[in-house]
Amino acid sequence: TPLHGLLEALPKCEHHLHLEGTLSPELLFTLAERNQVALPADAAYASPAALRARYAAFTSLDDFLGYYNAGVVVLRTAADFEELAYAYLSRAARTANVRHAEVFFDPQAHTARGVAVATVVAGFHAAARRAHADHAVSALLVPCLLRHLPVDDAAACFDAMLAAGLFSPTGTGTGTGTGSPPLLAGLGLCSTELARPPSAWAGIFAAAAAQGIRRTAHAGEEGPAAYVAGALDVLGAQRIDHGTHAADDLGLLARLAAQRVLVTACPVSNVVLRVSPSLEDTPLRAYLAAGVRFSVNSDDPAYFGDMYLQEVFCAVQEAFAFSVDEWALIARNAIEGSWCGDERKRSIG
Ligand code: ES4
Ligand code: ZN
Repeated sequence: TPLHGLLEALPKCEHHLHLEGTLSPELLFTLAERNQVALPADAAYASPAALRARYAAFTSLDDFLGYYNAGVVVLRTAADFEELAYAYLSRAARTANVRHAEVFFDPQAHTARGVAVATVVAGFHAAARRAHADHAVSALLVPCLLRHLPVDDAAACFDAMLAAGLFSPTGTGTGTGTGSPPLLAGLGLCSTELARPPSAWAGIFAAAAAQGIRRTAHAGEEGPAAYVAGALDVLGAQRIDHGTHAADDLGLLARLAAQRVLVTACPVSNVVLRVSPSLEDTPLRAYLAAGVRFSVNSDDPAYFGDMYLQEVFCAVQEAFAFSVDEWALIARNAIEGSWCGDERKRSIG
């Protein structure tokens, strides 16, 4: 790839990475054995190689989510969560020069199986401290509420995290992963999107806003541009995850630009899950033209052909042939749109 060296050296921030989406088929089988968890009685789970082959054939977001949600059940102990997150953070730092990562996880996917949020967060926090010490990468955690479960379940999950004092008041996070808890940097919303308009989660997001908690939401992945507008209007989202279909509405792009909303684009994910026919069809050029700030992200790399951030950047460059100045702008916007403090931003680049 032309610019390969520059792309590798570029200091990066990743804002859209589900830690459960970094669970490789090999680690999935290892943890299933270690924790004595039964895998689905499905030919796809015959071996790690068979599972990999099935992952190469996703037909939609929901097809993918079935495997993603089946995989998480092997994660049980704080050590499991630490191993998962440390592997991601160290790889991101080493192979893509990721300096700062704001990573998602799905608390309800674990509490539903009797694993306490405190266990999950303790493992992730240990990984963040270790990765910061070993690789100078900072990490912030963002729990995502799950749209495929009842709203009441999400509300109970949010209330429990709030009561446990896990959220970091806006602006006080060091972003180094070295501080003691509280350490959740914001609230997110993910999982299936069609037929789940943002309005149902308005009450929870209003409660988060009242607590000074930052908000982001997956919107416009399979859902229409109206769901992106809804995430801004009804949820008060300060960031938009994916946002792909926002590009269907030029007025909405102008609004995203005017409000300086960061869109966390996941172009490879969009192609794998058939949101976009090809990388060239993802709206990155439309965002640049409209002045919409975006970061480039990997989403669920273990499920999407092991395309971690460096591989995603190279694939984007093959598709779009961005200039050095365009890459500098993309990298700058990613730093400025991060939720770490100004001091940390200055030390990134
Ligand atoms: C996700 Cl690609 C994607 N979309 C929505 N929710 C998700 N959770 C994990 N990956
Ligand atoms: Zn996502």
